[in-house]
Amino acid sequence: MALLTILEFPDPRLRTKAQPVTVFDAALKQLVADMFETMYAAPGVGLAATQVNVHRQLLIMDMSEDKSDPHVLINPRLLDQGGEQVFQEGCLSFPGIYADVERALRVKVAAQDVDGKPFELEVEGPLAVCMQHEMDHLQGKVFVDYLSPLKRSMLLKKLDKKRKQSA
Ligand code: GNR
Ligand code: NI
Repeated sequence: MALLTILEFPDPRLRTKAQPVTVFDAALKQLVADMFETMYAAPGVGLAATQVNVHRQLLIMDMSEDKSDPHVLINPRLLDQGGEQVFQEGCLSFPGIYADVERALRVKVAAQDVDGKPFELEVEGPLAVCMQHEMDHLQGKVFVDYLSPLKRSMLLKKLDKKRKQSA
């Protein structure tokens, strides 16, 4: 097991589009284990491979209080979505800043598990927010991209200020 380094904005590598996973081997299972360790330690409720500088279509999530609801989605594809919700989002690549984002209320995706076996998953509410947030990372998109230019520049200034304080 190993803790991985999480890329932070404005690292240009966060803009990389992930490639499909084609090999379902022991190294992939190790990466998934390391991503869970990294996400739980952060702590966070989701993590996309992009954030740990692995540009493959792989994301994990666990919104439970007690690490009891882990999800691994490999090569996820959106099948259907509906409704809308506004949720206050944060991101491990933007430590300490939060903003309301509007997204679909429910999403249905097709994906593969760590063995390459296909499955479908339909979620709604906060878990659907997390899923959309992570799927965006795999496309090089981040939550502040949804904000108005003014709101975005205010938040990025705040991020800068926090960084200077902790430096
Ligand atoms: O830990 C996280 N919390 C969170 C809160 C609201 C909406 C989305 C998220 S995902 C985030 C972890 C992260 O950055 N995943 O990419
Ligand atoms: Ni994120």
